[in-house]
Amino acid sequence: MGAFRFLTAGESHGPSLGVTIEGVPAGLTVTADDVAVDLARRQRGYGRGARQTIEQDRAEILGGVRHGLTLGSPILLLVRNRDWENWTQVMAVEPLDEEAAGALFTAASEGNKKATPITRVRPGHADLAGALKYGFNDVRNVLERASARETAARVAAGGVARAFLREFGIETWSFTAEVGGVSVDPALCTRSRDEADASPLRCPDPAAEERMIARIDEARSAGDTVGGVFEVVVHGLPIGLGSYVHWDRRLDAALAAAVMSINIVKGVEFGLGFEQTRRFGSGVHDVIEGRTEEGRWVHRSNNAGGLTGGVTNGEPLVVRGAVKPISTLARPLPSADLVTGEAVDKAHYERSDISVVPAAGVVAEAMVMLTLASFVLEKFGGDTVDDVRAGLERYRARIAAAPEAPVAGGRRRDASLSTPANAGAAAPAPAHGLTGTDEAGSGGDD
Ligand code: EPS
Repeated sequence: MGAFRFLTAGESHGPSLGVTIEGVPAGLTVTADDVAVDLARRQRGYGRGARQTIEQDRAEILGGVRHGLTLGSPILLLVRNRDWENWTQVMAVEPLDEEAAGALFTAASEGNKKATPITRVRPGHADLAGALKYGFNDVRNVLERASARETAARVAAGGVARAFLREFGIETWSFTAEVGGVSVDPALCTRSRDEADASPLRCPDPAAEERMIARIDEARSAGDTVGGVFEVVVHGLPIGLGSYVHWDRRLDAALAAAVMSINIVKGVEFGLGFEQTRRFGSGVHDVIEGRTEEGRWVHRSNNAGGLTGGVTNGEPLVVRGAVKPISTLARPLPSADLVTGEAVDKAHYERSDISVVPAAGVVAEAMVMLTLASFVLEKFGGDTVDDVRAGLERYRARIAAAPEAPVAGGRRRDASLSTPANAGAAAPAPAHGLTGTDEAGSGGDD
């Protein structure tokens, strides 16, 4: 990933999660308290399981920051797993000595679930493909890393991206738009952003939220799980982030990949998304009303979700993600055994969440912010935050000003050439080969 890169490490029940973020300019204020805000938001949400009562995520900053300011060097963040205390043998990093291995063997023979190797793969999880791919006979080696616990590290990195983007007035948030087929009604979204953030499902529509909660309760009592849709909204982006000139410079493509990479996400759409396919063009495309005196371009609607041609267009960015129901079911589905290859009545179950749409929204905010930070840095460059600010301000001033009126042929000519006095003079041969105004003015090839 581009200029603002990050890599996470760590297993769900291992000692900790870690993330290294590279490319953060010097001079950015970053504190553990700032990063903690999003980590806490990710842990909340009606439908979360017992694990969240164990964890109280907080990132320690172990490198790249001095006296609260970034140094331009890689930033290293560590989020310790509190649950590790309960897994020190099963998830030991160092080889087990004879005694410890024997103790685990005995515990497993006595039916201790944690100690028992896992072979009954879960439908919908990375278990089967992951175990075959990496040559494991204990699926724990897969599920520990495929776990959504890893997203805590992404959210910690996202906290740094949030601090960076905030320097330039770029603000990101998200809300729960749908759970189990119950959607918010935009006309009934009466809660402010803070009120929505404080609500059980981080939902702006209180009536829809009640029905969403009922769906989660329904899933819980059936031993089942339920998915939904989150929406991420970003304000304050300059026009022109991303590019239409190459597939890998399109911001929509990068954002879709980033959001799609979240463990539970199965689809991504921008603005009206798939709904565009059901309407005529006149009911989809955002009429451009013009430039204000302050140099701001105004669209009549934002069906495109703030991106046209893979480039930001000055409207808020609107990204929605489809969250599948979690694949670990309290009433497990039938499956098969990795070793015997035979069908089994029930897949593996330890403990799980019922629904995580609000948490997935916070993770998506992080992925969106990390992607935007990368595009901002690529476009405006700079080793310090002030360098980036100067580049961005110069650019904002340029696009706020009216461009010079274009001239056919690309060059200003002596105005007298087209005056009536010269009407009889031979016209210079047009370089483009067009002869009439009809063709010259026939518009683009949209
Ligand atoms: C997860 C299973 C559960 C979730 C976990 C993701 O963990 P555990 O097996 O410890 O109960 O709680 O998510 C988190 C721990 C988290 O912080 O989001 C899974 O299998 O993906």
